[in-house]
Amino acid sequence: MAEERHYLGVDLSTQQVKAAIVNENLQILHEVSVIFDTDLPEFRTQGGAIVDKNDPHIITAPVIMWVKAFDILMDRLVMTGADFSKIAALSGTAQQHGSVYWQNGAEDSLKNLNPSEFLHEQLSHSFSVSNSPIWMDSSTTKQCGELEMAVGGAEALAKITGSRGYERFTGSQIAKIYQTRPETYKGTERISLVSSFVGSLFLGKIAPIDISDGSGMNLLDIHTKTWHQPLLDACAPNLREKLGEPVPSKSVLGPISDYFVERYNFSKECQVVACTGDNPASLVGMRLDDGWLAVSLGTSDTVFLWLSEPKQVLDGHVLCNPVNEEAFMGLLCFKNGSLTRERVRNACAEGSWDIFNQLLGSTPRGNFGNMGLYYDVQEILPFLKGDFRYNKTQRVQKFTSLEVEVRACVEGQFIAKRVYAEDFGFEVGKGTKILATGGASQNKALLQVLADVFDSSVYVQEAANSAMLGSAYQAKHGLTGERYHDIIAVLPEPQKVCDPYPDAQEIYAPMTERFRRIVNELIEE
Ligand code: 5FX
Repeated sequence: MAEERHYLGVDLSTQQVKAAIVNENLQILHEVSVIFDTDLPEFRTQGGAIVDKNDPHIITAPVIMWVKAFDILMDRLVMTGADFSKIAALSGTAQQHGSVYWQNGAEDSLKNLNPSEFLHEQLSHSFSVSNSPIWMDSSTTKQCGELEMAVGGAEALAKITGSRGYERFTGSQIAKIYQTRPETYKGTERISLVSSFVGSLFLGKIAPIDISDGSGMNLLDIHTKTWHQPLLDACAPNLREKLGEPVPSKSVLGPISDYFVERYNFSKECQVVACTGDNPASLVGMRLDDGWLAVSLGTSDTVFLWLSEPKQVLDGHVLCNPVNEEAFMGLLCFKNGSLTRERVRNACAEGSWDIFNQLLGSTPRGNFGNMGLYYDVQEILPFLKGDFRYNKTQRVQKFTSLEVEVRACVEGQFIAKRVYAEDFGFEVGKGTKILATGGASQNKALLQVLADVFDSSVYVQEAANSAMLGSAYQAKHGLTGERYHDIIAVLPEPQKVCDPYPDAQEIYAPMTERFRRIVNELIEE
C-alpha cells in the first residue's frame, strides 16, 4: 500500500452512477459519471427508469444496465489518471428501497470473476429478476396493507420499522414478487438492496445490507437493528436467508475482490466498507449533526434531521443513523418543490427569479394573514393535490395581488416543513441551525423566509453530490475507526447566510398552527 491514502465513493442513483476519489483531507482528486439514458441508450430508460406500458405504477430499472454502467465508470476513472493502488478503502451508496434478485449460483460467479472480461459479460445470467423494482414504483398497495395487518396496523408498523407501509419500501416489493412469480422467488439465491448490490460487485461476494438502508424496507426493527421475523414471514418464506443479517453502516466488510486487484491494480489491502442508501449517505456528506436540520431544495424537497431518539411519527421516516449506531435520522420527502415554485414564478413574475424575489421582498412576513398550499402533483406530506388559498378569515379562489401569491407559495412550503419537522421533535428557535442545500439554496430571498419560518439561522455549504461524497467519507470513517466529527473536521465550515428577524416566532408560530388546522380540514373533506 502506497503511503498516501485515498478513498473511493460510488453513488448509483436513479439517473446515473457517479464516483469520486478523495485524499486524506477529503479533497476531490477524480470525479466521473455515467448517465444511463445517454451512455447506455440500448436499455431505453427515461431518467434511468422504465415505466410499465400497462401499469404506470410499476417502475423498474434493468439490473444489467447498472452492471454495464459500472464497467464504464471504472474505465472512465482510469482515463482520468486515477491511481487505484492508493485507495485504502471504498464505500458506495445508491437510490434507496430498490431490490436486486441474485439467481441461484450467482455468488459463485461473483467469486470467480475473470479479470480480463467485463463484469456485465460475466454476470448477465446472475439475476433472477432482470428489471429491478426501484423507489419510484407504487404498485404494492395491497402488500403494504398486508404488512401493516401482520403487526396490528400502520402505527404498529411505524413503531417497529420507523415507517408505516410505503409502496416503494422493499418489503412489499419482495412480497409482490413472491406472490406473482413464486418460481422466480424460489430460484433467487439472495436479495440485495441497490446499495448492497454495489458493495457485492466490489467485494466479489454478496455484501450484507447495512442498518440505515435496511430501515427503508419496512422489515427491520430499528430499535434492535435486526429483522422483525413476523414481517419477514408476512412477506415470503425463507426471507432471512435470502437477505442475510444486517450490519452497522460503517462495518468493514473485507478486502476488495481479486477481479479489481488484477484488472485495475487496486491494492489487495483495499477494504470495502458497507454501502448505504443515498439519504443516509447525504447525511454524512452534508456533515449533519445534532442540532442541525438540513433542507434540500430540489425537484422534490427533502428534510433531514439528526434524531437522538427514535421519534414515532406516522408521516415521514425514521431511519437508523449511518454514523452513530445509538442515534437515528428523520427523513421527510415533499414531492412539490422547485417545479411548483417555478410554476408560481412563471405565473406571477414573468418567469424571472429577480422579479419573483422583488415581489417576495415587497410583502411583509406573515403576508397580511394570507396563506397558500400549492401541490401540482399528489403530495406525500400532506396527502393533497391542487391549490388552496386562504385570506385572513376564509378560503378564497384568488389572492388580491401577485406578490401575495408569491409569498404564500414560499411561506406555505416552508411552514409545511416546519410542521412535519416539529412532529419529529424539532424545536424551532432553540439554537438549532438550518443547512440549506440543492439548487434553490442559491436564492437568498428564499433562504430568508426559511430562516424566519424556522426562527433559526440558515447556513449553506458546497454540498453538490453529497451522497457520493458521503460514501467516500464513510470509507475513511469505517476503515480508520476515527470519530466522525474528527474526520469531517477538515472540511470547510458551512457559511451563515441569514438570521431570522426578531419577530419571526411571533408571526410564524400562529401560522404553523393555522396550517395544521387547514390541512386537517382539507384531509377530512
Ligand atoms: C427516499 O425514501 C426515497 O425514496 C428517495 O429519496 C430515493 O432514495 C431516491 F434515490
